[in-house]
Amino acid sequence: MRKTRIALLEKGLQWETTWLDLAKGEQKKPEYLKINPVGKVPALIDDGVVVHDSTIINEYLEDKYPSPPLLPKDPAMRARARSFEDYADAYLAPSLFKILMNLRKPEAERDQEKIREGEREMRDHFAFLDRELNGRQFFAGMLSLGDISFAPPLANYERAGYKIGPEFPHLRAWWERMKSRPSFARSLPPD
Ligand SMILES: N[C@@H](CCC(=O)N[C@@H](CS)C(=O)NCC(=O)O)C(=O)O
Repeated sequence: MRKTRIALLEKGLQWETTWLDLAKGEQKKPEYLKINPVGKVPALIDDGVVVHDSTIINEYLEDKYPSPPLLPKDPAMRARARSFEDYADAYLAPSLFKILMNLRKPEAERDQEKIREGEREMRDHFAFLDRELNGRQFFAGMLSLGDISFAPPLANYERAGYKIGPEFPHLRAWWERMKSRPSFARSLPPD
């Protein structure tokens, strides 16, 4: 998943990716289920240690390779970084999914009400994130796992044709900062 590739790149780590064809169900084949019995990507194998779930992988990378840090030192700020990481997975991603799962369908089959609901939620998320960034370069003071977890869903909104409007100037500026980091372009999946 891109979130883990961004963390690996920000930490200057080298790795090799084995891409699975999810549409063909390669993640459910016995050889992969030996690595991740849940049958989901991503999974990381590091020195023989297997870790799955993108959030847990990023926490593992932070523990094993603490420099450069992707979590602040202060416990309160660490909690803040982690709470944004959770927000991206638990709240933002389901709203994005309401839009994307419909845009993938032929136009006549799309649930327009679901799309509008997803769009309303997207604006509420943007307003919240914009408020939280007011006066900050990053969500928890420094680039952290919290910022990184928003990059893939925001890139997906953008790819689907949605822009962060001028009414959210702090989020917009943050997004430009994230996109200008080399890890953003270098983490793109192959075509
Ligand atoms: N919470 C997990 C979610 C993993 C997940 O849902 N992965 C998707 C791809 S983004 C997957 O493997 N889908 C294939 C499937 O469910 O069979 C994480 O962040 O790693």
